[in-house]
Amino acid sequence: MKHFEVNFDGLVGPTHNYAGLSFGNVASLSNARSVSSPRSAAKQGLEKMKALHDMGLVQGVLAPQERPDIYALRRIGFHGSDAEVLAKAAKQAPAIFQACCSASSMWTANAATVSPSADTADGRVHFTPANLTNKFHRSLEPTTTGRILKAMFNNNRYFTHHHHLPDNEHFGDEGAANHTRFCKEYGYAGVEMFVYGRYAFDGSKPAPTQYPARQTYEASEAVARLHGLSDESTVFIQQNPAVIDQGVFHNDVIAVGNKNVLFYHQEAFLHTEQKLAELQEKFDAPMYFIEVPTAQVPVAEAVKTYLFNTQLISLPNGEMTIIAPTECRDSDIVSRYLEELVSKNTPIQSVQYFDVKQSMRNGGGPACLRLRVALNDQELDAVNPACIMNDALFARLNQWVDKHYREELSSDDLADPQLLIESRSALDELTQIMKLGSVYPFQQD
Ligand code: SUG
Repeated sequence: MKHFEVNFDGLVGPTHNYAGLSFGNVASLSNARSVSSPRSAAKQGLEKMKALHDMGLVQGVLAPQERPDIYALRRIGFHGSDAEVLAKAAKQAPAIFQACCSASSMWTANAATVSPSADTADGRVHFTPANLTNKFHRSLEPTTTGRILKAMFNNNRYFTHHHHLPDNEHFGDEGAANHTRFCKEYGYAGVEMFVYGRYAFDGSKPAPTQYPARQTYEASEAVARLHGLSDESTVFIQQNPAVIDQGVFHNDVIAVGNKNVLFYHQEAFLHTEQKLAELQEKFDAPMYFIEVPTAQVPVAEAVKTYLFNTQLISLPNGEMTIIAPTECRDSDIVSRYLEELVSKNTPIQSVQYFDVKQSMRNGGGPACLRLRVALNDQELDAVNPACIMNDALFARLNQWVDKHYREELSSDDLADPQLLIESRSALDELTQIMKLGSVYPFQQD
């Protein structure tokens, strides 16, 4: 049996914009109200997907969500025709309105937590959509995410879909951005590492003081329970509250892992030594820990360049490469570090840079844009094939973007009723291209 790690990248939606919605995410706040380019954003994402496909990896695509979210606006009391709802909300409650227009579902590392069949008690692949309760604009995502995942992994012999956790900050869950799986080979049972920012039911424990800790211990534990993971194959590690206060709003901004490698910043975790010893003990082969010292790369530089929001991928020839944003190449400190890293005798042997600037300006690097799903060949055969990247799908999606996406979008454009119409017709066509069925609310009216 063959095994793969498939990256399902989020296709950027037609309303991609910069609204400064994410307190605690430095890039989101500092680029608020700049003019975005939905078309370039979508194309940058597609280029990265195609490049990984061309490297011989299996690459998937995850569809965006319907925005503006007219249903959320109606739920909070705006009424009339769709155009009236948009006009009233934009005028009377501009901040809420902008939140309902965000294309944030593009960051599919926050779509769900996924446990491969080799790790779970029932031998199925388990999916739990993230509730994303900490940010209103993101809390609008999980129901549709669940529907899209069911349309992609639509076979209950292989796939189990859970409801997202209770919609409350006590169970704040940000999905795979705070979850890393280690394994010898993708098909072998692994160790799943859950990183949380605070305890929700114990106020005496350490927590950040400036910026929110989005993921709770209780949420991480609940996901592990739902997925049927054993104590012997899970490790729960608290993020260092001091780095959350420096803009590390998800663990994938300060650490990344693949197979037996953990690449992380010296300041990433609390009780690092003890926790990594636990990880090593539970993993029944030598782990490879690559710690980046503060003296070499300060936390602020890691946050600015997204050195850790990189994808560590294993190429078909076994070589491990790091997929980094061009911001890493443009920083003297980080590019020097990476050059040195790949010249040393570590499992990471090369670095490749990608321009995902449109996403980076909202705090989303290469790793935020992808959801990893480890699958064996039978499970891969059961995945909706129209969601798997190939030359034809790449060409088709580029044409689709050219047809439907605007070159530029400013916050004033969001209330344009035409944008809603364009966005819905784009998604209607996309559900046909990706054979998803009627996953969007406007298709169910
Ligand atoms: O949740 N930014 C996203 C970025 C998510 C990055 N994901 C990972 N690290 N895995 C967030 O903060 C900004 C939207 C705006 O400001 O317009 C935003 O939602």
